[in-house]
This record gives sequence, structure tokens and C-alpha cells, in this order.
Amino acid sequence: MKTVFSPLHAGHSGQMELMAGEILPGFEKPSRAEIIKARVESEKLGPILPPDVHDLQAAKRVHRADYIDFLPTAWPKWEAAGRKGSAIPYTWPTRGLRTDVLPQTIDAQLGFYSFDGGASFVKGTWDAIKSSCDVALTAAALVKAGERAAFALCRPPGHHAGSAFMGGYCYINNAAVAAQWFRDQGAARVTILDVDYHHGNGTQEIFYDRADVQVINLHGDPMTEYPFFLGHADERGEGAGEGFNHNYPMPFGTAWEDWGAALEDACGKLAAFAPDVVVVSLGVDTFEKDPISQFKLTSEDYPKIGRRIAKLGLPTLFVMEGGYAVDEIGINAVGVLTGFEDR
Ligand code: OKP
Ligand code: ZN
Repeated sequence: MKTVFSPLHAGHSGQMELMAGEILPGFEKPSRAEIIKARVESEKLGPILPPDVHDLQAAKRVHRADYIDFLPTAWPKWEAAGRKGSAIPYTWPTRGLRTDVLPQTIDAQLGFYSFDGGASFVKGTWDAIKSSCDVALTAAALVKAGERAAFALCRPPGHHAGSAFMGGYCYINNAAVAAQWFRDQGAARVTILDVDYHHGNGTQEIFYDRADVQVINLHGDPMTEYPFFLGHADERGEGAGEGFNHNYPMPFGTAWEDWGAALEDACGKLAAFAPDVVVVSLGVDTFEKDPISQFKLTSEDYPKIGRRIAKLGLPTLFVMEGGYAVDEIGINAVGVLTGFEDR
């Protein structure tokens, strides 16, 4: 399997995050992608290719144009305001506040275009965001050209990013952009199978009223887990999209027996939808030792995920999302891919 990777991800580093009352260094850090890349090499998964540079038009097919146009301006505006540190929002337009006018100051704009403080900017953040999207589109093109599967080693991740908001370490929804690109290239139906520990709220929001892109999420129950405000089992899509969104919220402590059963059920719904291509939002923060997550999958379980997905017999694009136990992130992420290849 070919991997697409960009070194530009590394410029997105040193950002801080607010977590449980403490300001901590970001868990979403450059070593994540570097360790996965090293494992791709040591496991001889296949060639590692650089991304082609794509037009932002592909991202604007699933994101609002004004949101995408804001992203490259965030850091320059922050610097122009004489700020240090990382550009991070602190005020959000929730119920009772106005979203029909965009204030002029950068603090307000960061809040306007986000749902939490988990997506901040440093100098290299925009180039990393753009490269991550290019990585997904380049890997998608490999699948379109006939590869059975490809691995988009994206960083930053994307599945919390919605049509006009960032959050949860995510800016451009790489998997959603790739899924829409497949549609625009002639695929009739696409499924996004999100196995990251966290609910892919952005992906769900983007495709919620659509019948051409099925979205399936396996994740920590939002009653107790981030992102809290989306991801319940009764969210099944709306309008034309009714019945094309499937959520599998699971409790803290969920291990392979129950998680694998949910995957099995999800694969039944996926096969019934009969998509032309599958986009896997591949997070490995379901791992027992993940520092911010509460599931109990082991390193032996990841190849089983890949094997089950391979059994669908469909062209498959793997798009990297979360996973914060960096020591094992390469073993686990590449374990899914070698499992897919049944080796
Ligand atoms: C991203 B992905 C916010 C703290 C909450 C955010 C977790 C984001 C996970 N500062 N934690 O789904 O792996
Ligand atoms: Zn996650």
C-alpha cells in the first residue's frame, strides 16, 4: 500500500491546550506523524510519496468559502496584533449571541470559526493544514487510479472540523474533502467509516442531509466524552439524508469484544449501502494506553480492524485522524494497514 506524507506537518508544533483546568502542551504533536512514518518504513508497507499541491476549491466543496479563506489569515492577523504564543479562541457565539456579523478582531474571528479552543495556530499551522488536505487528495487520487487502498498520513487530523468551524485539533476535514472529491470524480456513493475514539462531529454535520455519503461513527458516548454535543445513537440524518448516518456510542472501558461487534454491525450497514469507495477516518486513540481516551483496544486488535475492512472488498482510502499514545501509535496505525493487506 502506498502512503502519502508531507514534512510540512511539522511546522504545526508547540501549541498549548486547555484541558481539565490546566494549560498543557498539545497532545496532537509532530512526533505522532513521524513515528507512524517510521513504522510504515520499518514494516515495508510500501512507497512513501509526497502530496501534489491541490487547489483549495476541493476543500470549498465541503467547507464554506469564507471559513477556508479565514484559515491562512489567522496567524498573520495574530502577529499583526502584536501577539505572542499561539492564536487560540476564548469566546464563542453560543445561544443568544449573533453569528450574522463577523467582528473585525482576530480573537472574535477565531471564536466565530470554532467550537472549542482545541484548534490553535502557530506560524506553520496553515502550511500544515493545507499539506494535510493535499495528502488526503493525493492518496484519494491513487485509489481513483486503481490502487486497492492508500494511506493518507494526514496531520493535523480533520474529523471534528465542520462546514464552517474548526475544533478538537482539526481545521480542514480531510476525510470529508476526499469523500466529496470521489463523488465529484464520478463515484455514486461513498461511505466514511470513522473508527477514531472521538465522534467525528464535523463529518456528521457536513453530510447530515445527504443520501450519497453514508457516515458511520464508532466512538465514546457523548454523554461522558468529548465532543459531548453530538454523536448520540438517535442521530440518523435528516431530510434526504435520513437513515444514512449511523452512530455507535460506547461506554468507557469498551474492549475488543464489544467494539468489534459494533464494527461488525457497522460493516453490515456499509455493505448494504454498497458504496463505490470507503474512506476510513483512522484514529488509534481507542488504544488502552491512550492518554486522553477511555477504550481498551490492544495492539493485537488493530490488524483485526484492517482485516474486517478488507473483507468488504471495496477500494479504500485510509485517512489518519487521532491517536496520542505516541510510543505505540506507529504499531497500531500501521497494524490496521498490514491487517488490511492480510500480512
Ligand atoms: C481529536 B481526535 C480541548 C481538550 C479536549 C480534545 C480531543 C480532540 C481529539 N482543549 N480534547 O478525535 O483524536
Ligand atoms: Zn480522537
